[in-house]
Amino acid sequence: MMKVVALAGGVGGARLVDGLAQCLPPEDLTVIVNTGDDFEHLGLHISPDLDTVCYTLGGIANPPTGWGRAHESWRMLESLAELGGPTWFRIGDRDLATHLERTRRLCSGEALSKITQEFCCAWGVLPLVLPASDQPVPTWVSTDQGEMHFQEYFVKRQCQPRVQGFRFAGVEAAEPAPGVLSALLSCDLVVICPSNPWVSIAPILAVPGIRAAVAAKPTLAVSPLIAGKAVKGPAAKMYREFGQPASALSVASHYGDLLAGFVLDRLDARLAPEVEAMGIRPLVVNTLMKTRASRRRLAREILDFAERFVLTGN
Ligand code: FO1
Repeated sequence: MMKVVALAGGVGGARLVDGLAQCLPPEDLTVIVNTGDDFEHLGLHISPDLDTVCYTLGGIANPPTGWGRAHESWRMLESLAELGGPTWFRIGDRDLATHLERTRRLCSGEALSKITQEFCCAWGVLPLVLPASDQPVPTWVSTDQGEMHFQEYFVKRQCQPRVQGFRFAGVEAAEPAPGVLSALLSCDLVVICPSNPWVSIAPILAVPGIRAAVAAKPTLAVSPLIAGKAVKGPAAKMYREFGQPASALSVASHYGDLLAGFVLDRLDARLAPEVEAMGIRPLVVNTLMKTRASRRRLAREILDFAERFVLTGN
């Protein structure tokens, strides 16, 4: 069996991770998760992408949104509104426990990676889920309305500002979390999930040591853009605002020389020859993941493709 490391950010990434977890024994899957979305809110440390991946793998994620927990209630938020507190970032009552307990443990000096392991045990998540780094690397977005933290851009302002650049504060001094480099060194394949290349995957690759470790392994990426649109989130808008076509080809070249394989949706089949001309092996399949079965199907197709081409180097 193949040992796989998946790089994942928000909802799209979590869905493919769920598919991979349905195809691989838990000991053969490690997920390295973006922490650039992490921020302090209501005095709590919130790690949205870690929670989205863990909730999804634990089967307790809220299906319609992909973030937060299923079967939620909103009593805290209602009471917070009565007090005039900030309710733009919607925290449900079950989800609140995660942020309270993570904050309590971080304040006691526990590392984010260790807290994540213990939460995974509590939620019955078997694959290894690791933050890219235990040090904070918050994503700051430069826009035509000034610089703001990613969550203000993404949630509070609904991605309206025009992006001009990103900064992962402190990333130069950050280290890969314990287990990240050893997972990359011992894996057979790296899968870059269909997350936003700018703000979900780039912050992971920016942590010193991670990009080089990925570059040393057969790597494939799944396009988060289908027919010029993001399945979810601002990725297509970001490419346009940087003057690039909102195309799967922009994603393939975004990852530069990291890729041996690239997964395109059928609607972008005509782009396969151009991907091949970049020296990257294309796979054209239905990449939409509306159900758990479709997540498993896509993951199976990707792993079969990797075994046929990416791992054999032809
Ligand atoms: N995304 C939203 O668009 N609106 C929200 O109110 C919101 C709340 C929220 C609470 C907990 C959590 O873990 C994630 C949450 N997200 C929300 C998603 C979050 O903004 C993520 O960063 C995105 O999914 C992008 O990765």
